[in-house]
Amino acid sequence: MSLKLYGYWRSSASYRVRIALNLKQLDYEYIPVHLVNNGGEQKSEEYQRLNPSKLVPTFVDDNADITLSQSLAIIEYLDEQYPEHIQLLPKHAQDRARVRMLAQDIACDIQPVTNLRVLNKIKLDHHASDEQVKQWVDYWVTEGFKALSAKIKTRAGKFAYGYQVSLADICIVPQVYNAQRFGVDMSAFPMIQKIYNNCLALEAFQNASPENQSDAT
Ligand SMILES: N[C@@H](CCC(=O)N[C@@H](CS)C(=O)NCC(=O)O)C(=O)O
Repeated sequence: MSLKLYGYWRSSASYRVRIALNLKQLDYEYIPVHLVNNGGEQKSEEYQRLNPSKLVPTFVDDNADITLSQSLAIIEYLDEQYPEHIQLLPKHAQDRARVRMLAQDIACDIQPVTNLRVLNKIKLDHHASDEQVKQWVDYWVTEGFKALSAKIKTRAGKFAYGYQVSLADICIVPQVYNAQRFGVDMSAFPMIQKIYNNCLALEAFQNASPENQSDAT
């Protein structure tokens, strides 16, 4: 198959790309990279040749001879290279910028500080307990969701930006999944929860969910 996605079932960044591929109705080969087993397969020499960042996802498009990391770059590439079916970013510059802003609120300001390697580092270097790690995640997700809720208030419809699924929803759904996993109280964020529920009514989102991946345990 010409499209390949190296990912991990619970990785929110991999989850984003799976949603985008499904919305675009693109067939792809899913290659699991276990983030915990064997000391973390993302750190293997073989995987580092593909992605020196030691993170998933990595996406390969053999048709275009391109290997990409960074989920947002991958998704924007898919949107431009495969314009059929659905556009994940709006047509007009102002709308597009706002959707990117919402997506980056999650992908740049929430997810990186709650990533596995950050949590491992605070455990190792600062002896944080499991409870303290949970509090850390709760703090950053709550801060981020407060900001996001304020920003989506005026323009959210069925989805984060009006009535069309966009890159913003693609980032919101995996982040909510992750928040639930860490026990974040979502009752404070009804609009985000509603968007999550509306997205999960769509097959593209359901099929991308962690539990539906071949490497889910
Ligand atoms: N900015 C990157 C983030 C990638 C990332 O943080 N991936 C996580 C899983 S969601 C990972 O591979 N973590 C492995 C580790 O922390 O060792 C993207 O959007 O693709």
